[in-house]
Amino acid sequence: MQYKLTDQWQSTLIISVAFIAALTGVFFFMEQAAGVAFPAFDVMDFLIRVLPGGIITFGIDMMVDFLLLFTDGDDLDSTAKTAESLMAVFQFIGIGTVLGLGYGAIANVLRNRGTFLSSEWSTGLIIGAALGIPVAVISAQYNTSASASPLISTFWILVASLIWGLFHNYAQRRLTPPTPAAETPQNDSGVSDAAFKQTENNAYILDRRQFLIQVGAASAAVTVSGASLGALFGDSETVQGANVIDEAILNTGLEPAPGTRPEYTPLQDHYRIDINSGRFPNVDELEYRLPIDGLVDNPLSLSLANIREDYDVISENITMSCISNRIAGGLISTTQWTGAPLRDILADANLQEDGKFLLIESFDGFDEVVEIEMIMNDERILLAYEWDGVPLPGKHGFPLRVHIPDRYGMKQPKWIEKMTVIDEWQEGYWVRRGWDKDAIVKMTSVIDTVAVDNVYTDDEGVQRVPIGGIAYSGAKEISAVEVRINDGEWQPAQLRTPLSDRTWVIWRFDWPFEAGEHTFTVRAFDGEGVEQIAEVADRRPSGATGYHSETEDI
Ligand SMILES: Nc1nc2c(c(=O)[nH]1)N[C@H]1C(S)=C(S)[C@@H](COP(=O)(O)O)O[C@H]1N2
Ligand SMILES: [Mo]
Repeated sequence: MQYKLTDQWQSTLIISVAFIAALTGVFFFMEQAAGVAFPAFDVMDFLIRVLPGGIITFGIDMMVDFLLLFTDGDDLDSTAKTAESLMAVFQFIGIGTVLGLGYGAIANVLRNRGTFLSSEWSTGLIIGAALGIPVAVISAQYNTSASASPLISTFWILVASLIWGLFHNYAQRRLTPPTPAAETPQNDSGVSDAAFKQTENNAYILDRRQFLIQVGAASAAVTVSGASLGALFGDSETVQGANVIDEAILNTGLEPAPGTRPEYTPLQDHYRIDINSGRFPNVDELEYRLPIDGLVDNPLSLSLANIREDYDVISENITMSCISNRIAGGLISTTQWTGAPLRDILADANLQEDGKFLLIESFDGFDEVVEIEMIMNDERILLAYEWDGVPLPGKHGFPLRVHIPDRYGMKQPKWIEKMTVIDEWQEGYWVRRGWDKDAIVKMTSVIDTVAVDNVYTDDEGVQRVPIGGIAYSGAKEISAVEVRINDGEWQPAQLRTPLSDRTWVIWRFDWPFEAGEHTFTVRAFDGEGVEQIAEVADRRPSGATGYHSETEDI
């Protein structure tokens, strides 16, 4: 057995992956437990900015498609989030692995020169700095979700990276083959010199194998416990709504086809999209004040009680959709929003002439800019403090969030920290990342169910299969839904009276059953009779368009 260069590379690869995975696990744990930055996400944010447009999004989309092979498509919201997180983590592990391999190469050169063992500590710190410094700088610039101060995050990332570098150094030292120069033991074993060397080398190779297994196991343990403990810390909130929707309303009118989604989403099932990785700002209800200043004559600082008690209380059933919802995706839900008309609150601040825009900033680093004129002209724009009859859940924006009718979720800031009246428009968080600045909802219609198990015979003796789903057009209402079977004519579906003019509409079409394979397609028309866009467009930048189809072999 002779020690080969390829073994060296294999060992270095194993160590590099193991160590960066462990570091990532520790970073994640500390983010969840201590609120410091998780740099994998910040690096991804950074790469999204510097790489040619779409590369990362493309990667995320591929990852979503891959993950969807293992889940049923219903889970798309969590799938998309998982995909994004996985992308970020893989990327980070990739970067760390490349650095580790580079370090292995340097160690090799130094070894051949016989200088590695004498410069060990410093080379370990150098690779630590090579990872830590750029990552800390990127994180300081891009992280908005950490609750710890940026200084603490920077310090933590640097220290952790240096320790990671020292681990690399330690491992490389263990992997350094015994060189004749470094060998001191006397060959007094009675065997020939060559045989003695061979035994030494074998012992080394066995030891190396053992060592790699230990490193692999220890790193896997750190990675897994970091990830799972972190997850435990992160998402402990249970959401329980009051289910304020009137049962009588849900039980009258057109009966949805069996298998249609609930018209009123149970609060715990409402989709969720955050810019950070699952922690949400923790706001003290009694200490909280909403400052409204900037170009106003009467700056305000409102408590939650002020907002609840001093203004009209408006409750409205509202469907919200994320702009990154796919056709028939899960990032869309309906619940009841309660709050005060935002224009009444702004009016109390006495806006100045040149106050044209409202900058809304959130505790998690999110921000959005809304035209004042639009707010003043639309009493429906809410500063909401309740969902489904209970204070906004932590995940969904406690203590306050805004709702603007007919816009995608990216225009509905959660966890509002302050509002500033400004004179010039500026880009909000998602707009800076390439999404539509207006984000007006694109009409969509979805087949939830082709209820082949619920075939029934109607009065005329025709066997029918109930087909049904939703149609949604922001605040533009739905006037008609049509279904097409294969290449046939579009046929009108029945519509349920919606929960409001801002919710989705449940539709139903009772199809005269015919055996065989069929493709069902759905389209909708809004309140003005405008037809749903047939042309297929991706979600980015302005929201997905195109028809939804289901093919069934019946
Ligand atoms: N402060 C803040 N507001 C936010 C976001 C966020 O990450 N932070 N995400 C936005 C996006 S993209 C969507 S789709 C909705 C989702 O709201 P939900 O998670 O309560 O369903 O919130 C919006 N408001
Ligand atoms: Mo969104």
